Amino acid sequence: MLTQKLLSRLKNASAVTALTGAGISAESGVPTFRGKDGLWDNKKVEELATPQALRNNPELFWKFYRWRKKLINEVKPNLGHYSLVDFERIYDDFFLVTQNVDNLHREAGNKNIVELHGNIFNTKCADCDKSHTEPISESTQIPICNFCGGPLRPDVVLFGENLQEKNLRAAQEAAAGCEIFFSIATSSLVEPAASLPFLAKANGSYVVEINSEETPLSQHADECLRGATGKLLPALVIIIEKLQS
Ligand code: BV8
Ligand code: ZN
Repeated sequence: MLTQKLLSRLKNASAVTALTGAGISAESGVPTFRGKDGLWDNKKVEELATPQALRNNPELFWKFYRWRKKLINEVKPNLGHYSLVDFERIYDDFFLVTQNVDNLHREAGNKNIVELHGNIFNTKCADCDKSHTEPISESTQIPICNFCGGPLRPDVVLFGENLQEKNLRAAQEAAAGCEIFFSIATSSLVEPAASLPFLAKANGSYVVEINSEETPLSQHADECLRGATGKLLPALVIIIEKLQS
């Protein structure tokens, strides 16, 4: 049940920011990072999504990313993703900050978006940083840069790497400047993304968490909507459209 406070904001807001995490893609069939079916569970991923893994064991690193790209290539956006495209249509100043690297928000149609942790389908050279648009050859175990011969890598932010300054700044500005901040389907554990809802709150935004479970953010949010994004977000769009009709 939504409070009157949230209903009036949903009706009157124009600046709305949403932060999403792996949970919004779970209903498309993309495993999340933590939790029962999580990728992280076998700890392998936490060691693999690092620059050290790329340097010390590039074969395993690429085996892992090829497996994830193949898996993501076979799935489609779900109703949760499409609901955020509706948010962008409804609110004049809607901004989507995603931690996900699976490209599903872009595929669903969001334009006002920043991919804080990059996009698994973009590739760059680990040595000269040149981006590569050609398809990755499946023959060689480690694809090689055709400019400097260095190893290629997905253009994602690995653990221990800094985020692109311009992306982080855009996300922080959107958090600090919005009337409603939605934190959607993220465990709120990975920094600096996990600090965004606190920045929003410090600047007077109404912080709403949408998650099937409790997270470290829950006790600080102004409102928590417990449930699956594939159901909650479409229902929220219907409520907003009724409020604004
Ligand atoms: C940085 C791209 C400065 C790669 C990702 C020690 C050494 C080095 C660094 C650190 C350190 N200690 C802390 C750090 C900082 C580190 C960090 O935060 N670590 C955490 C784990 C403690 N951060 C970094 O390293 C960042 N860089 O800080 O640079 C620096 C430099 C050097 C040293 C220190 C600092 C870089 C972070 C980016 C890492 N890259 N991905 C790839 O994907 O291959 S992060 C990865 O986790 C994904 O991007 C993912 O999106 C992200 C966050 O996870 P979630 O999205 O929240 O997913 P999760 O599975 O955890 O949760 C899913 C949620 O959905 C759950 O709450 C669940 O209940 C919910 N859910 C599930 N289904 C549904 C649902 N809700 C609703 N409906 C459903 N159907
Ligand atoms: Zn190169």
